[in-house]
Order: sequence, then structure tokens, then C-alpha cells
Amino acid sequence: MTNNLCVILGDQLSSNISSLKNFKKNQDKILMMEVFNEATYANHHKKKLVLVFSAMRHFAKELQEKGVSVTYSKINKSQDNFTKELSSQCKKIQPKRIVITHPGEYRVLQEIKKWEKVLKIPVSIVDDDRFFCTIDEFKKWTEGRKELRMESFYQMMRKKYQILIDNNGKPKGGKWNYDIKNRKSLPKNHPDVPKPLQHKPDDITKQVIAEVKKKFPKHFGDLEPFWFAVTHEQAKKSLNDFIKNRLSMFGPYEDAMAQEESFLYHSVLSMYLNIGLLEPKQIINKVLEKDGIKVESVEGFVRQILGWREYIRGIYWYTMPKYSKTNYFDAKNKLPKFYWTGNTEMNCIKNCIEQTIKESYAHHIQRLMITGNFALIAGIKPEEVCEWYLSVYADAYEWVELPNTHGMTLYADGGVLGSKPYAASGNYINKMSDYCKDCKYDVKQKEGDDACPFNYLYWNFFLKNQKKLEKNPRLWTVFSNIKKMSQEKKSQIRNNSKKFLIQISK
Ligand code: FAD
Ligand code: DLZ
Ligand code: SF4
Repeated sequence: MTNNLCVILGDQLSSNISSLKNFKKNQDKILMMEVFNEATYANHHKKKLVLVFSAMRHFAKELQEKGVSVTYSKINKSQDNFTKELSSQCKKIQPKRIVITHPGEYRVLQEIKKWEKVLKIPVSIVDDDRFFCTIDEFKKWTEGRKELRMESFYQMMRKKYQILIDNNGKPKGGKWNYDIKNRKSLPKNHPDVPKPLQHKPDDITKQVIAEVKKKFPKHFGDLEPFWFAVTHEQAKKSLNDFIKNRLSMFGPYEDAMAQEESFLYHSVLSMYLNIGLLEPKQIINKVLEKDGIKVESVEGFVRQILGWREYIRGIYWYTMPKYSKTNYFDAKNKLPKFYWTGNTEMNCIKNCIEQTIKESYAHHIQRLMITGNFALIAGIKPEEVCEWYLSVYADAYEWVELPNTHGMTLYADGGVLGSKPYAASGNYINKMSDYCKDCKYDVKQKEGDDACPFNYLYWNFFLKNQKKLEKNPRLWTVFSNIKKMSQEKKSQIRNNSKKFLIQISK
């Protein structure tokens, strides 16, 4: 009879996962389950499905090669959901106890909490210690605070882990944050940027590609060419490749966008990090080991992982399940069809979506300031925007997708996460990218059929939400411009916006 049955989910593929801490080879077993409901609760990109299933199968093989007993349910043979498959496996395995690491998503936690009652077996849910900050520690940090801003959380984490701190307890280089140096656009004749490392599919991955092609043909995105890492070894090579070839320029060009450069100097590691092929501590240690890198690149990169990623997870568990239900601006428009096809004449959006269809990847500024900014100023329903982001990116899991989309991008939380909405007109996009030069619309025009839609939608957004936003000190300039605006100009903005929004709703 089995003592502990350790369940490992598709985003828990770490050799040191907490559910295995006291694992005994001679008494305990592991269960991994590919299930239909997980593959279809969102319209996951086909590349994301291949990544998760292939990485799960490789991890199971790695464990089996170490002499661990792993029961693995493949997608074509398993029950529809975790509970049903686990229940069917428990009848055969007869464990005394089930052990599982705290899941990444609220929805899955609710399912796990029912297991004890359904299966009549004790269930231990253990903390996920792959993160720098525990859920409880984050809650403590929120106590007594008026505002939950990333910057103060990040400084607390830097001090706690003594990362980029000098001998006097001060931030290395003198500043906590080099954001100001992270805003360069890519010069015209900039040499080609080294691409992320591409891995060749092995037989396991080829088999998964064939299964996904057959079983999920209607899912979003291009299935091939598939080049993601699917093992710890490969992911480590991708990390080393980033540090060697792109880290040094990460800082200066962090906010840049370019039509021919889908990845720029970004690490393209989130899809590995989020399923456990890499660990946050491992990445930060490797980055800190590297000599001679500009402080704005090292600090900028550390800030993303030690700051943003941990803070976002903290906000998710601190606010769920209420968080996903808010709609501060009462945004009601439907997500335009072009989000799924890229079929639009707005070149910036077309480029980001076509890249997303191909790669299941877009970097942060493309997500925030192109597709996200548009959804915000066009008043798209938060639920539909979140559903899109959860589907199309290989790194998308609700704990990280939701606060980024619902909070940071759409401000649907009314300012829990951000201090103001990230709304921008065409001017910002033109400054940070080369999209506008090849666009049907004219970024310099503010009104009329040829004007860049971001220009009038931007003002329309602030006019529409004036009451909710005009007291925000960070928006003082916006509203002082609005005060100076003629009624005629306001009507023109509203009419242009109305016409355009009707056009894209068809
Ligand atoms: P890099 O730019 O190289 O950054 C390094 C690492 O820092 C990333 O791998 C990631 O782990 C972490 N990081 C950076 N920014 C954030 C952030 N805002 N929140 C959390 N972690 C961050 N990230 C996801 O991992 N999954 C998502 O589903 C997701 N959805 C997003 C939706 C929207 C609307 C926005 C604006 C951002 C979203 N992000 C999400 C955050 C960020 O865009 C991605 O983490 C990043 O683009 C991944 O690419 P990279 O690995 O090249 O990142
Ligand atoms: C993303 C994903 C997919 C597509 N399929 C599975 C699966 O079949 N089995 C599994 O264990 N995990 C899968 N995952 C990852 C899960 O969605 C992820 O573990 C949960 O969202 C965590 O809360
Ligand atoms: Fe995008 Fe406007 Fe520039 Fe066209 S002109 S690429 S719509 S910002």
C-alpha cells in the first residue's frame, strides 16, 4: 500500500517542489495528470499546450529514471478533470494521504479543497516555496498600508535578501530604481538582436505536437515551428544564452518596440519560470554572478523578477476571488474579433497580434501599451480582455495574468495595483517603436478618418471617465488640457470614437 501520493501539477515541474520534500522512494508515489479541462478552460495557444504537456512528460521521465514511481495519465486516456482522474487513480493506488504543493490558481485551489470530502483521504496542501515571498508574508506587508505599491514592496525584498545592496545597507549604484534609464527606443540602424535560443523537438515533443494537432485543432495560434525548451537542461541553456547575449542591453531597451524584433533584449524565460523549468532564485543568482553589466540592466532585470513577479503574485492571493469581478470604468464593449486574427489596419496592433499568433509571446510593453492600452481606451470588458491574455501567451497563468491585465493594464481594480491608468495616445507608440511609419493611419492627425485611433480614443477615455479620474494628481496635465478644450473639439473626439468603436464591433 502507498503511503503518500504526491500530485504534481503542470506548473510544478521543479525537482525541489515542496510536495516532494519528504518523499520516500520505497513508500510514496507521484501522480501527474494531463486532463481535458485544463487544456480547454481557456483557448490556450497550441504552443502553450505543447510546452506544458511535453515538459510534464519529460519531467515524469526524469523522475522515473531516478527510480521514483510515477503514474502518468496522458490526455487521450485520462478523465476530464483533476478530481475525476485522481479519484480513479486512488482506487488503484490506495494512498493513505495526498500531498500537493499550493496551486498557482484560485480556481484549482477551490477544486483541491474539495478532495478530502470527495475522496475520503487526508489531503496536505504545502506552501509553494519557489517564490521569494510567501502569501502570508505579503499579507503582513499590506497591513496598515494605504497604498500597495510595487516600489516599496521591492525595496523590502531587496533588503530582506540583500540583493544589490552595498556594505552600508544602501542600494548599489545609489538608487533603488533605474527605470528612467529603461526607456530608449531602438535606433534606426541598430544591428540585429541575437534571438532566443531555439531548441529542436525530440521524439517526446514530436509526439505531443501530433496529439495537439489532432485533439485541439481549433485552439489559437501556430503550432509549428516549435522551439521552446521542455527540460530543465534546455531551460538552463536558454538562461545562459540570455545572460551572454542580451542581458547587457536589457535595461536601455526594455521599453522599446520594433516590427522586425519580436523579442528584442528580453529574456523570454517567463514560460519556463512559470512551470518550474527555471527557478526565480536560480535566475537572479546567475544574473548577479555576471560581471561588467550596466547597473540599469542588472537592476532593471532583478526588479522584474524580485519586484514585479512577486508583487503580482502577492496581489493575486491577497485580493482573490473579489479581484476578478471589479469593473471600475464599467467598460462594456466586446473584444474586437481582430484580437484573435490580427486582421486590423492599425499596424501596431496587427504586428503584436501576428507575432502572438506565431510565437505565443509578446514582451511587456507590447502587452501593456499596444494591445492592453487599446483595450483600456476602447472600453473593452475586462473579462474578455483577461480571457484573451490567459489564452494567447505561453506564460499565462491566472495568478500572473489577472493582476497584470485587470489591474495594471485596465485599471479595472480602481487603483489597487497602479497609481493611474496606463492610457497613451499614438505619440507614445510612435516614440517607442517603428510601427507608425507603415500604418494606414496618420499618427500626427488627431481627427478624421485618417487620424490614428489611439489619438481620439485616448481623449475619449478621459472625457468619459473624468469624474473617476480628475482628482488623481498624476493626471493633472491631462485634465488641465481637457479644461481648455472647446466643446466642438470634445464633440469631434466623441464622434470619431463612436464611429470607430461601432466599426470595430462588427
Ligand atoms: P523579461 O522582460 O525578460 O522580464 C524578466 C522576467 O520578469 C519575466 O520572465 C517575468 O517572469 C518577470 N516579469 C516581468 N514583468 C512582470 C510582470 N509585470 N508581472 C510578473 N512578472 C513579470 N507575465 C507572465 O508571466 N504571465 C502572464 O500571463 C502575463 N500576462 C501579462 C498580461 C499583461 C496585460 C501584461 C501587461 C503583462 C503580463 N505579464 C505576464 C508580464 C510580462 O509582460 C511578462 O512576464 C513578460 O513579457 C515575459 O517575457 P520575458 O520573459 O521576456 O520577460
Ligand atoms: C496549463 C495546463 C494545461 C494546458 N494542462 C494541464 C494538465 O493537463 N495537467 C496539469 O497538471 N496542468 C496543466 N496545466 C497547468 C495547470 O493549468 C496549472 O497547474 C494550474 O493552473 C495551477 O493552478
Ligand atoms: Fe498604431 Fe496609430 Fe501608429 Fe497606426 S498610427 S501604428 S494605429 S499608433
